[in-house]
Amino acid sequence: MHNRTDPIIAISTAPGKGAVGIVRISGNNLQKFISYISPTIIEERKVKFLKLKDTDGQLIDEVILLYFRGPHSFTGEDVLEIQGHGGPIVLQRIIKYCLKISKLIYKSSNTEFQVLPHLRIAFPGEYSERAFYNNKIDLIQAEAISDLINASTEQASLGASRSLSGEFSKEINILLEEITRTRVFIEAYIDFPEEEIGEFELNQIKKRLLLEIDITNKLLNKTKNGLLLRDGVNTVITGQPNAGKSSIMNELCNEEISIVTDIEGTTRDIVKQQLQIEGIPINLIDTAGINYNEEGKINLVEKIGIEKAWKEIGTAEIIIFVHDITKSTEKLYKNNNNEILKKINKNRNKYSKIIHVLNKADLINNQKDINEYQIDINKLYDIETLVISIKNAESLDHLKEKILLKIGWSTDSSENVHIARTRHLDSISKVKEHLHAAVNLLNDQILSLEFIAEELRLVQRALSEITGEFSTEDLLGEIFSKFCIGK
Ligand SMILES: Nc1nc2c(ncn2[C@@H]2O[C@H](COP(=O)(O)OP(=O)(O)O)[C@@H](O)[C@H]2O)c(=O)[nH]1
Ligand SMILES: [Mg+2]
Repeated sequence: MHNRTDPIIAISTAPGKGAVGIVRISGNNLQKFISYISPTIIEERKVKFLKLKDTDGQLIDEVILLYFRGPHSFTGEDVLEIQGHGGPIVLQRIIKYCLKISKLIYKSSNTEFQVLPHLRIAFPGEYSERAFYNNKIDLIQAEAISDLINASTEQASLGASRSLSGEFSKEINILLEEITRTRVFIEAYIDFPEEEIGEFELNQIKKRLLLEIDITNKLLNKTKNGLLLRDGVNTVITGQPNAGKSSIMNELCNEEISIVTDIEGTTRDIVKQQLQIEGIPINLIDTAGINYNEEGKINLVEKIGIEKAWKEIGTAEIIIFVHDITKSTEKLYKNNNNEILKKINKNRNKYSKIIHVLNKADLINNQKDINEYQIDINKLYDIETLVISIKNAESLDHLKEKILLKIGWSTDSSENVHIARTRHLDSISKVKEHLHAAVNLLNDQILSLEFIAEELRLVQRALSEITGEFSTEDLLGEIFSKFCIGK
């Protein structure tokens, strides 16, 4: 763990060129440092123009200084922002200058109490980390800063803002208070065993626990949606060669991303593109067609492509299995599809959902024929299918709707979804488990209240892990290290 008392410096604006670039310094007792940069007083929260000159008198840049005195700053420490012109070289020069004068001040300070520790370059996420340790924000909010910056859709950005403003934390804390009250109630009977607990009290505890499970379930669903907003839905398109996989990919993305020809084995590598459906990021993955029966005959490149396809199928949340409807009466074609489906079911993760798509409907003239094909396929695979054609935009909209339906996203759920991470979902799942365990203990009439109290203690712990009130240094270090520098 790095030293948390060193003053830190970093460029806070995005890398590259821009009109303005900001260098941010955070540390305790920056006054001496600031007075070195600007001999005249800098007032808090007021901008000050300055010609920033190097120690040899050379002009570095014309800058604006902005000073926030701790604890009234983002990090809770003194913060100085130096706003210069947004070129990487000039900003680097500002940083170099600050590091140099920090050393000079250090050398010249003759009383040990005046010492300003060496200024150093900040580690990734270190500003947010300090804000967290100085209780300016909790862990959910710190994560939300990074998620807001990285949001890939408007919905994701809204969700991150909600988390950042503390809405998610509030829900966690309300549940935590609720659990704490229940635990206190139970502990009272543990501490005063002469007070025998009665049927009425036990019922009350049970009622409370059931209510808490209900709140947890709602939170769990919301968090699942929040996770989709952050990470996107991995959606792989698979099927036999020439079924129209790449065409569907291109139509959904409205772009020629994947090469389409009528030659089998056109797509060999994995082609990825992110699109959004109603603000949900979808990571669409086009794959090589699975040439099931001819694996021996196909060339090495295609073979590697198919292996990659299976790997993607293994980790996808949604699997779009494309059938060529014009071939769906051919015996060999059907057999191959059957084999592929078997293998998909063996390989996919258990939470994934399959959407069977019958493509090229435009090539079938008669609606009755389509219906028959569909019934045939439904019978064969005992599954629901969606008939589409890349020439029919409406049918592709249905496919998009189906994707949202399969991941359990509903439009009204978008209202107040906050962004979430896997670690939040894991902790809330733990909460649910321990609450159920507590209810089971009550139901089984195992009236050792200590056991129930212990389950509730574990619930409290899981909830505190989410807000960071109870988290190991390792976890915190890992979370902040994923931030970009200067945040
Ligand atoms: N008429 C028609 N042709 C399609 C449709 N979808 C794909 N195709 C054609 O089928 C051939 C194979 O398409 P492609 O997307 O490369 O299939 P992939 O091998 O599964 O990726 C191409 O000639 C496409 O133009 C469709 O819905 N209708
Ligand atoms: Mg293809």
